[in-house]
Amino acid sequence: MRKTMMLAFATLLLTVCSSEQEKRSGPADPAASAETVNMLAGLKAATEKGIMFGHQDDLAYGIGWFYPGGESDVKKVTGDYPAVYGMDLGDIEHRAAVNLDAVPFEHMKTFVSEIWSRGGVITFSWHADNPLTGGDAWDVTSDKVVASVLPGGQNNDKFREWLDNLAEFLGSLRDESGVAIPVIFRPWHEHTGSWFWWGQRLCTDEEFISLWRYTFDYLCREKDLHNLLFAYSSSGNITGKAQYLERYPGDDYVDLVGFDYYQMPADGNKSFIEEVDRVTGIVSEVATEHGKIAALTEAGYEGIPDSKWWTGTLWPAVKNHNISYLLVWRNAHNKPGHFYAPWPGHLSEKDFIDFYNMPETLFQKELTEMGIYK
Ligand code: BMA
Repeated sequence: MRKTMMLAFATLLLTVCSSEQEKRSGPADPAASAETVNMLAGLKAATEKGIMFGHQDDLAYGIGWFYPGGESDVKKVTGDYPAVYGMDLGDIEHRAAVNLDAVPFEHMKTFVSEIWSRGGVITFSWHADNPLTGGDAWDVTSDKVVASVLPGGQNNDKFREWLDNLAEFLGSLRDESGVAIPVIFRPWHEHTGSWFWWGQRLCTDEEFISLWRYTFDYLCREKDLHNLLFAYSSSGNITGKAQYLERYPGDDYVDLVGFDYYQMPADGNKSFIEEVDRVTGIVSEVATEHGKIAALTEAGYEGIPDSKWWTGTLWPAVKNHNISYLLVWRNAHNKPGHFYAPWPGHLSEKDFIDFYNMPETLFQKELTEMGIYK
C-alpha cells in the first residue's frame, strides 16, 4: 500500500515537473497550434547554428521594382532569399486594401504562403493609426490614447473592431490544406522611445502592460488565433535589465525579446558596434533568464554609405551574443535613399556577399535544409 502511494506520488511529481518544464519551453499561448510549437522549437534550434538574416518587405518591392515586377533585392545580390521576412500591418485596422506603404494585403497573403512553403520565418509589425486623434502611429499629441482603448475607455469599442480586422487577416493566413501559418507578431514596438502613441512618455507602465495583455488575450482567447508567437521589442535606449523589463507584460505573454537599433550618420561605426553589443548583451541575458528567444528585431544604416558595413560593423556588433535573427528595414519604393539592404550595383554589394557566405549567418537555403517547422 505504502509502496503504491509512494509510486503514485513520484509519478505525480514527475508529471507536474514535466508540465512546468513544457510550459516554460513552449509558446506563451497555451493553446498554440502544433505548427507554432514547432516553429518556436525550430527557432531555438536555428539560434544554436547561427544568426538569421531578415529584411522588411523583401518580396514586395526594392530598388527600381515593385511587385510583381521583381522578386527580392537580397536574392538579386546573393542568389538566396533572407531567412526572415518582415511585413507591416499598418492600416489593416481600417480593412484597407493596401498597407501604409502601399503593399496590398492580398499580396502579403501570397508572400506568406510562399515563405511558408520554403520554410522561412514571417514577422509582422503593426504601425496602427492613433485611435483617439485620427492621426497616424507617429501622432504623439495626446498621452491619453492607450487609456482610451482599454476597457472603460471611450475608444474600447473602436479598438476591438480594429483588433477584429487584424485578427481576420492573421487568421486568414493558411496553407492549401487549411493549416494556419505560424508567424511572429511584434506589436507596440519601440515602446521605450516616445515617437509612437504607445511610447514611453505617452502612457504609464501599467497602461502599456494592459495594452499588451489586452491585445494578446483578445487575439488568442476571444478570436481563437493560435498561430502567433509574440515579440516584445524596445527601442535601443536600454540602460539595463531592470529598465528593459519595466513594461514587460510577463513570461505568459511573450515569446521573443528584442530591440531596434539604427546607425545614424552622426554616430561612428565604433559607437554602433559598442551600443548594439551592449544592448544585445542585456536582451540576451533577459532571454536566457526568462526562457525566451533574443533578436535584433530592426536594424540598419540608411543608404548603407559604407562599403564594409556588413562584415566590418554589423557583424562585430552582434557576434558576441546568441541571437536568433537580425532584420534590416525596407528598400523603399516611395522614399528615395531610404533603403537598408544592398541591391545590384550598390557599394556594399561585395561585402554583403561576404556576410552571406559567413558560416554564422543563415539565409533561406540553410533554413530550408534545417526545416525549422519539423
Ligand atoms: C518607417 C519608414 C516609413 C514607413 C514605416 C512603416 O521606418 O520606413 O517610411 O512607412 O517605417 O513601414
